[in-house]
Amino acid sequence: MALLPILEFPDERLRIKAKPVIEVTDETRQLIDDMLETMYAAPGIGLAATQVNIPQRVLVLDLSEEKNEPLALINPELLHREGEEETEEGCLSVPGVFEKVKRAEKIKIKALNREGAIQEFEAEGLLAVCIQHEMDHLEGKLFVDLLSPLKRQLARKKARKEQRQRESGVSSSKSGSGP
Ligand code: K1U
Ligand code: ZN
Repeated sequence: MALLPILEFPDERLRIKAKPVIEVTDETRQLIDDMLETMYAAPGIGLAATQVNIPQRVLVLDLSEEKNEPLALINPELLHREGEEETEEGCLSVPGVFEKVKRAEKIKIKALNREGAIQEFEAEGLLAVCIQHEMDHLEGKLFVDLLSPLKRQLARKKARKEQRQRESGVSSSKSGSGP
């Protein structure tokens, strides 16, 4: 397994639309394992292949406390969406920025699993939010795109500041995107 470098906003490679996986192979499974290792190490609860500079339609998630319930979705499709809820989101590609975003409350998803079998399921709560966030990554979209222009500008400044602080070895705590 390998830790993969995570691209950070405003890197243009985060804007590439990912291509479908034609066949699920050992190479796909290796990518999934590397993405899970990278997500757990970050730490995060989701990761899209776009974020590790692999423009393929693959995402991983694990919302469990013990980090022992990994989920891989290949070529995910949104079959149904209903309701709306606002949840605070973060993103490993926009470090240090946490903002409330409105998304569908309940969704129905179809995707391939790591064996290449079709899976169809419904999701709500944080799982639904996280799947929608990761599917946006596969379209080249970031959660900051859903914010007002002012909040997006503040998020950009905050992300830059976080990057400078990490490069100079200063750590920071979770906060909103404000200065
Ligand atoms: O896509 C990503 O960058 C991962 C992102 C997923 C996400 C989180 C919250 C709402 C929507 C999508 C993260 O994992 S950010 C980090 C995070 O939320 C977290 C980290 C450690 C423990 C618990 C949560
Ligand atoms: Zn993200």
